[in-house]
Amino acid sequence: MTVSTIRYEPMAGWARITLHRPDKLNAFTAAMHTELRVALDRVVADGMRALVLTGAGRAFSAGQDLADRDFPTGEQPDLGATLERDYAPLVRRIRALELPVIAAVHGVAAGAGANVALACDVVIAGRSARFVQAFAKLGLVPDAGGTFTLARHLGPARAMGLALTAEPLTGEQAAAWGLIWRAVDDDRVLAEADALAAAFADGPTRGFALTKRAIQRAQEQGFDAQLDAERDLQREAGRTADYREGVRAFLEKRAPRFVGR
Ligand code: LHQ
Repeated sequence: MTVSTIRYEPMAGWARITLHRPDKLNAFTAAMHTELRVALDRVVADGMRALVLTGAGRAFSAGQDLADRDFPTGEQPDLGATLERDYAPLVRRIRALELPVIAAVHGVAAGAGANVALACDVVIAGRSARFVQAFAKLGLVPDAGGTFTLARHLGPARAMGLALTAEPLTGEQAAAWGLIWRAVDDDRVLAEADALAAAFADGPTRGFALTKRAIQRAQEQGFDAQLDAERDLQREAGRTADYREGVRAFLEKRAPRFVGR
């Protein structure tokens, strides 16, 4: 599928979606959101078992395109409506997708661009990539799930510092702080993300989806409720073909051949 603001590339069992407005550092427009929704539908329809989200050119994304003709302007713009229409559904969708979603972040990830990346399950960034909570420079509140992700992953002190100062956080520092999975050499970001997606595509996809749900729930509920969730999710995982195959492969001393069910 070739569309104007994103690229969708089907690979062997996994897909890559590239935000593709390199001359505008892949800033999000309403049209890009529409095309992203179609691409994410396609990931599911194609039965993909992992997804890489990245940006074309020298950045991941500079966030909302402040010059987009569909961006609310005027004396009393309703930015909440933009979030409700575009960003909240996007980050909810990424979290709900029943497959691992990997963000490959190079260059700048600013504003909503940073927080869409951080909504992904696994974030791989270049050591010199920059996550910028640019909102403070505009008099805005971090959005696209950023207040949740930053506060939960980093605690209130670092979340508050990043949000109020809009200081860039490098990929190296983000990994050291536990905000992202891994920082790699700048020229290795996409190769590492692609390799991980290819490995995930051969993995126990159903088990991954249930694991994703378990880790997400742990951000929201207490220990006892989480034990109950683990029980329910493990019950489901234990009834998959991949669990049966995993045990069989172990006993037969061979690599498992997971089918994703
Ligand atoms: C851009 C943008 C951009 C348009 C670069 N828009 N054109 C708010 C409201 C409601 C709902 C949703 O969410 C949000 C949250 C947000 O995301 S608000 C936006 C947050 N992002 C920013 O404030 C970042 C603005 N951009 C920058 O500060 C710089 O561009 C950075 C520091 C990212 C990169 O700087 P440079 O490397 O010097 O590149 P540049 O500034 O020359 O940008 C290249 C081009 O991209 C340039 O266009 P031009 O036609 O002049 O070459 C920029 O105007 C354009 N661009 N970000 N967000």
